[in-house]
Amino acid sequence: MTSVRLIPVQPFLGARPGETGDAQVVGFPHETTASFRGGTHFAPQAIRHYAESIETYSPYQERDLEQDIHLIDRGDVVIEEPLALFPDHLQTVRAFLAEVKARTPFTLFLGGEHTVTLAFLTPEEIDDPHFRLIVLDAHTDLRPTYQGSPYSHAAWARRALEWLGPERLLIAGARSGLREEFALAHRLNILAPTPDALLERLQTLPPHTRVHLSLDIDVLDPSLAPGTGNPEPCGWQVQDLLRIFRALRRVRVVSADLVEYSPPHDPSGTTGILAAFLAREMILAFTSFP
Ligand SMILES: [Mn+2]
Repeated sequence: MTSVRLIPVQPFLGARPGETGDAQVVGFPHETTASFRGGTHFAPQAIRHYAESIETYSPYQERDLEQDIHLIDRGDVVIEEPLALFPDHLQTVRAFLAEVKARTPFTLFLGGEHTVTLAFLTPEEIDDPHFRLIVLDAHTDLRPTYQGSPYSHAAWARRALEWLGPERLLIAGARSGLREEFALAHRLNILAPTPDALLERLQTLPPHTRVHLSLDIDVLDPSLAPGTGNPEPCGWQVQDLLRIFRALRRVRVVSADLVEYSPPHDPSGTTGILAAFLAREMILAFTSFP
């Protein structure tokens, strides 16, 4: 029997004690299928550590994590059982995280390898015709399976596609994958290669749309975010993400994740600081203000 629980950690920047609030941070340091180089399971704690180097105030949004919202940090998700995220574990973790998500209007999850995103989609969201999964990622991750696993970091988006259908999934920034993956993505019209293409697609979403935003840090150019498992040239700029966050404020982003940051491949710590910065900007952008 799989058992899942939260363990307390050093809280994220500006988080205050409490069981409920306007927004919450939840770490999921899960990593089992890294293919090239790993280290993402260190990310949630490292991001909290590097967040100490940035301010709670965002001059981009004129909002403050500490003064303007009640942010809580629920700690890290721990699975007691065998590590592989096979369907049985996945259902248990998803049910657990659905309850966690219900605590606050917005949740930011810190991964972990990209497979964890599947655990952040609640059964209710899968059934909701107004729900959208928007993925920012250098990689298509649409393989049917990878290295024998249907729940690999390189195959997880194919599972999401099966769960949601092409109308409710959008993959933005993808510039690496198999010919077959791109052919599939083009045929289903689920690809937004550039920030402008994504902004255009976002304009078409009805305002009551509920969104989970999945941010793989490798969507950014490797010159900006080298500390990740599979860096891919010709990536997006940080300013592109700030524009996307702003545009997403016209719909309801109920949760987001930041995945694939790998502290062991970040000796300077700058990718970690960038991850903390993006976490702050997402919390401030997607938490509704009184
Ligand atoms: Mn990726």
